[in-house]
Amino acid sequence: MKNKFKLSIGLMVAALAFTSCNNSTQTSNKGALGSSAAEKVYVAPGEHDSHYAFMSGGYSGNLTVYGLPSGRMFKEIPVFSQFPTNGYGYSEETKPMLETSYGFIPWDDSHHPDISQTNGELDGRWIFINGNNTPRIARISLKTFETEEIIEVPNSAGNHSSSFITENTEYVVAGTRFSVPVPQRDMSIKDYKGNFKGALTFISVDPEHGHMDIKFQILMPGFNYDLSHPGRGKSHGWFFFTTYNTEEANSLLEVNASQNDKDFIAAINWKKIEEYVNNGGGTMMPANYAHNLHSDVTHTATSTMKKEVRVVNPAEVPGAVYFLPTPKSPHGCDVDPSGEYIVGNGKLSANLTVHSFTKMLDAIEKEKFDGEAYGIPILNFEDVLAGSVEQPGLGPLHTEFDGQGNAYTTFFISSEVVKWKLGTWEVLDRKPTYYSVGHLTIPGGNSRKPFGKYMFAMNKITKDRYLPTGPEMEHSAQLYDISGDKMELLYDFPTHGEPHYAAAMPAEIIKNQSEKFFKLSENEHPRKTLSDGEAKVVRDGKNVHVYMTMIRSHFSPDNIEGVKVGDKVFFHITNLEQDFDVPHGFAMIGANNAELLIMPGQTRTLTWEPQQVGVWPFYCTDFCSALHQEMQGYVRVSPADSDIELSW
Ligand code: K7E
Ligand code: RUQ
Ligand code: CUA
Repeated sequence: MKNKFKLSIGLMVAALAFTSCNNSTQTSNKGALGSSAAEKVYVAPGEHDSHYAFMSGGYSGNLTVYGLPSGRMFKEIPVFSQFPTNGYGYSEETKPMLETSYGFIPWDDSHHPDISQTNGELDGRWIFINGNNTPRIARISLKTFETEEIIEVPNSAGNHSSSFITENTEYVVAGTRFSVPVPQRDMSIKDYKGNFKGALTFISVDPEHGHMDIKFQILMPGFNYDLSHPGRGKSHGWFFFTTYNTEEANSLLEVNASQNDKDFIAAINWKKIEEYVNNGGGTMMPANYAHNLHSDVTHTATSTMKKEVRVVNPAEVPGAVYFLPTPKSPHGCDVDPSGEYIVGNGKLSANLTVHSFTKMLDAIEKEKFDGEAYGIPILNFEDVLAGSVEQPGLGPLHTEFDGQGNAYTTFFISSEVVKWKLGTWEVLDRKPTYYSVGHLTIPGGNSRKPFGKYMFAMNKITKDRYLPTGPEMEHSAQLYDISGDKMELLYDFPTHGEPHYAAAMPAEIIKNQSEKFFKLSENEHPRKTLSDGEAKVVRDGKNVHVYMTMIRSHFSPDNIEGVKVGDKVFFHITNLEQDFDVPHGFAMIGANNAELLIMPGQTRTLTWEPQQVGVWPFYCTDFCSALHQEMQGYVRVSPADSDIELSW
């Protein structure tokens, strides 16, 4: 076994290194599909798609919403970015969402969306997504499709093995890619080994409102924790993480030359640790991290800085943490719908290794260990091996399941999706992807109840698939019909940013809960204005508060005088409409970089610090009625020493 792994490594390292310019192994199929493919993706005008797909935006920091099978993009939901399209991250109400212990950070790298679950099935209440760079987890409402909450993850760096949900959404789990000194301190990088720690973070989710709270962090040895998935069904209560750099080298150049032939899957019995913590176990340690919450009543976000976090050392809870050896440099860590099979995707391995949960429990019970690392028992590779798919492709990354006993694995280097059978490990089908696929998604494909029917691959390289758009191309997704024995490529469609993972589900689950507008009668915004008659302008020192309303097709007030250079003007604007899809926009020359797009019943605030005397116009940015172009007004700005009184 060992030799087999070693043999393959040299070859594959070479393949890995050359992959981005070596797509010549893949000849592009163009226009080769029959009319049946066209019929399968055609959604007639006015008809709805059958599925939603939520794609991570990667370095856009956002989440995009698509329809399947059409591949039409419906919406981009801003999460970790400032988003001028609707003023998210610019308006006073949403700015606190982007606060962190590092300050206001309006960008991140989002990788893995995951939909909330009940009994292991997608329930469509919320979708969670990680921010990799400044470690954060966001919760987005699937009623309003807005980001409602962001929690920062302390003691973490490169929040990559995140954000995956346990079977009843008890926890959203985050794992650190980089191990770091915990707590952070000035020390030599050479002293990495044995001194850095990898935090795995269990964030509890309140079942009623979804509010997140860090319940505990497990301080693991200083490996890299790459990806993770919860156990489900029989393995509910466990969580699995792939690790790499188990050598704890401070430069991965050495590791790529490969010392160990195996890394580990860390198996965490979180129920055991939860019980320990519920009984007062663990240690509170100082840590600064932001918790940002958007109220759907006041439509206003607040940011709170937390000061401590509960940490647990695995040695404190014997029997809670084990290591399963898995082929070198695994990436994905995927658990099948039954909870029995844990697929580790050793990127440099010739075979795809599948571990058995039952065998793992058995070996643990018999205490059959093959040494330990930092007091954590290491199981024997053969003892926990369920089977392996022989030579399925090159560079395996991620696996999803169709609920019919089949698994689908992406291969980055050989640029294909391979369908194989759980239990017999035989390869059933393979289809090329254009080009170099990362993740793939089957609706519900990482839950206990996959919906099958469709699979889409998210490809890292686009090249000639679309009309050229200069050196920078959008990434590309490809939709396959997986209802038959063989996968059938149906369609290509571009994606935004770099979608790593995506979550998808039948539209029925959520389409009827989608909010149509906000009720004015429920608006508790402290600066709301509920009728034109209540509109006013109030001076408070150098701050001028404009309480404004908007309704087809005018602003109240629309002409304001008495503002002075050096003032800071707050436009608190309430959209009085009470109907579906009647937003109004607000744009003011030179105001805080963005406009506002205000939904019916909502109040939003934009600030403006006029620099020059003059008469400055504002207008509605959203074509809202035949008189949209008449929806406008002026602010007169006088010199700082002027004695003109406010009037409107
Ligand atoms: Cu494979 Cu961040 Cu999920 Cu991208 S990771 S592909
Ligand atoms: S106007 S409908 Cu600026 Cu031609 Cu938009
Ligand atoms: Cu309101 Cu255009």
